[in-house]
Amino acid sequence: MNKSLIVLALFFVPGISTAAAQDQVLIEAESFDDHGGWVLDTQFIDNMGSPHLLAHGMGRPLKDATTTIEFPSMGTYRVFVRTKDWVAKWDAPGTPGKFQLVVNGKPVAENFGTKGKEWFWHDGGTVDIESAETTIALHDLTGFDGRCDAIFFTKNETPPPNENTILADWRQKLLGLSDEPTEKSGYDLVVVGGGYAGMGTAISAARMGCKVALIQNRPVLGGKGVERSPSLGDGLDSARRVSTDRRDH
Ligand SMILES: [Ca+2]
Repeated sequence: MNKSLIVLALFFVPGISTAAAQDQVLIEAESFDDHGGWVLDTQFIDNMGSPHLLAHGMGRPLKDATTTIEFPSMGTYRVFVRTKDWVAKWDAPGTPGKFQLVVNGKPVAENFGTKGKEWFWHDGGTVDIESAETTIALHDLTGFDGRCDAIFFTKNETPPPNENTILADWRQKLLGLSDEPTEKSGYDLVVVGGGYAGMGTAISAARMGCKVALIQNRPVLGGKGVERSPSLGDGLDSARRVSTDRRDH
């Protein structure tokens, strides 16, 4: 039997890297070909709508995240980057999460992670696209938790929707994702629930050689261990909350 453990999450995670409609291209940061030194963060899908890439370098700028995309047509595009200035909510000085968007080796004039107390589509101005195949990079400038959700190129001046209830449908449409669930099969064991018991069961079975699917309805594993309720997981819960508060997505 195949030794593997697959976690199936019931929340929306785009599986297609790039969606091209007429004169517009949406790229989810998490679907870049190479994340470089950036890390995938899925903890905050519930409140910001999607996974994002995080430049957690402890003060040292990280290696670029890079990808290659196909544009539907040449010409001048306006680019929007969904990001935020993560210290703005405290009116703190400086912009520690600053990064650049590099298109075909050339940074766009605007720096990102420099505005906005909440996630929003930061207008990066215009870029000229002269070849269908184009390389895109996220260039970290600080190593202090810059974050990027998605990048949108459009020949229209209108920014994408930002409200989660609208944005989810908009993402799904542009990414070409179906409303119908994807069927999976061929597992020796299916575990429903990613709490301590579910994780232990799934890991043990996988170690014994089963092909296991672990189904979880939340962006993080841990069950009561990551909830604010009295349980054996309170210690882990506290640690997670401290970690979350310090990072403040
Ligand atoms: Ca995203």
